[in-house]
Amino acid sequence: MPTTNSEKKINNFIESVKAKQAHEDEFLQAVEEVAEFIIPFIEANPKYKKAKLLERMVEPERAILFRVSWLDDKNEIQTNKGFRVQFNSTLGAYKGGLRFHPSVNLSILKFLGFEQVFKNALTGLNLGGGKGGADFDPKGKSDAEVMRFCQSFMTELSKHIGANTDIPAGDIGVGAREIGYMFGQYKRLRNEFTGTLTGKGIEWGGSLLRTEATGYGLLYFVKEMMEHKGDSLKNKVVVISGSGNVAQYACEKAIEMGAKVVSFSDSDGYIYDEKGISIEKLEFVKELKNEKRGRIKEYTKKYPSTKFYKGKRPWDIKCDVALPCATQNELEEKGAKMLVKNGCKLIAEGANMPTTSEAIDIFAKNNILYAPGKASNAGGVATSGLEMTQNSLRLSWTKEKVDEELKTIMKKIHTQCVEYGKEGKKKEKIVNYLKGANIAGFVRVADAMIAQGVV
Ligand code: NDP
Ligand code: 2IT
Repeated sequence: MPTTNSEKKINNFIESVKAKQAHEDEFLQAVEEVAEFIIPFIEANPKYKKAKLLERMVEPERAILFRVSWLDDKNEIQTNKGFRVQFNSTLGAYKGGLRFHPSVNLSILKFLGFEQVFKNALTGLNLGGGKGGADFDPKGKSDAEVMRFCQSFMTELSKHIGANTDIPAGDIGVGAREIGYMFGQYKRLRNEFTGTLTGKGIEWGGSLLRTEATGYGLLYFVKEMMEHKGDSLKNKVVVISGSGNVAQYACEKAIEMGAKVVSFSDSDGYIYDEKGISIEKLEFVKELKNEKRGRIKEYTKKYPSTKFYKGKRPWDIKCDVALPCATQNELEEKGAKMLVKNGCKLIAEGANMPTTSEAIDIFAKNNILYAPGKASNAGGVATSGLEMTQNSLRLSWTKEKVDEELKTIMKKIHTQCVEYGKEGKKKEKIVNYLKGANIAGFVRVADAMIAQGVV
């Protein structure tokens, strides 16, 4: 039962959001996580109260649902659901990825779009927030099927996006191949070569380091967290979930920083490599996942001294740092308890909302540093922002220049989290990153919304 005035207000707010979309569990989870910190902040800062900002922010500016019909290799007609949620354009054109996964629905895309608004604000760039995708499963499809799906999807999506309107990118199930097919179709339909998608190939408008950016950015953020408490990643044991884009480049940068990465996973289970994943072994994973589109368990065939745990998540491995990089709600209460018991000291999210609220509470109670994805995985969208800048300039920056910008952005996000999230007596050392990220992101969007009037 809520007791304080703030708790009552939070409760009433959540109930009012729930009343309008009771079945959107993931979206409600994301809203609750924000409201818990923003409502007390609004109560303490009356200028935000009058403007009814949170009430406006939980409503997407626009959500588009569309049919995507396409022909499979047997010439059978297939139909999927396509979506684009244009959440908030206060700070810039809508920006956010496209997810192709059978679980995609409006609730998942609204949670991702809502999170994206705060994340994009934290980057300091002029980016609004949005997300889209389809309940299409690229697994087991031929390249030709994926191409026909992408072309059909883009035929409708192209009516709603543009370099100054809405700029999609990749996410789960959408990588270089899918962005290529969608860019080709967009260009053909609009007869224009613009930066309407990010994550493009380097030869046709992409930015160096965009592929690596989310994973690298995550490690730059972890480095800041470590240094803030007077420690470093050297010789730390790191557990990573997922084995896709974010997981692979998180692993690469962690190795480069002197850590020992011992796991990868996919929806079938996880692999444990006690000796540590080397750059050479990582190259095998990249080829396995990106070229052959294989399963992570094949790692144990190539490296027989390692083990595959079917149907399990890697949170029972003893580690210093855990980086969930697969999907939402993959780190639950049980996993959190195991991590705490085994002495894990830091969790930073590469995925979006991988930690359940019960698991977050466990980390908070045990003083474990926990960085939410909207702060720690913002390097991907930030580098998308840098790709947009390069496209507008019609120039390509060097790897070194992009890397420098990415490092600076991640450092600034960390500084904002510390500024708004410091807690306890030794204020400068104890940081509630969730609180800091939520408030810092909110303040930037809120001030701009007030300036732009009731729209
Ligand atoms: P990929 O498609 O490249 O990889 C996804 C990985 O997560 C795969 O290993 C996949 O395994 C696993 N996975 C997906 N769904 C599930 C599930 N339901 N249960 C268990 N494992 C699952 O995606 P990304 O690496 O790009 O994205 C990973 C996470 O990072 C997502 O949460 C995404 O929103 C987030 N993110 C991505 C950014 C980017 O730039 N790409 C930027 C910021 C955040 P399997 O093959 O079995 O499906
Ligand atoms: O969740 C995310 O931030 C992404 N999938 C990247 C979005 C982007 O526009 O680069």
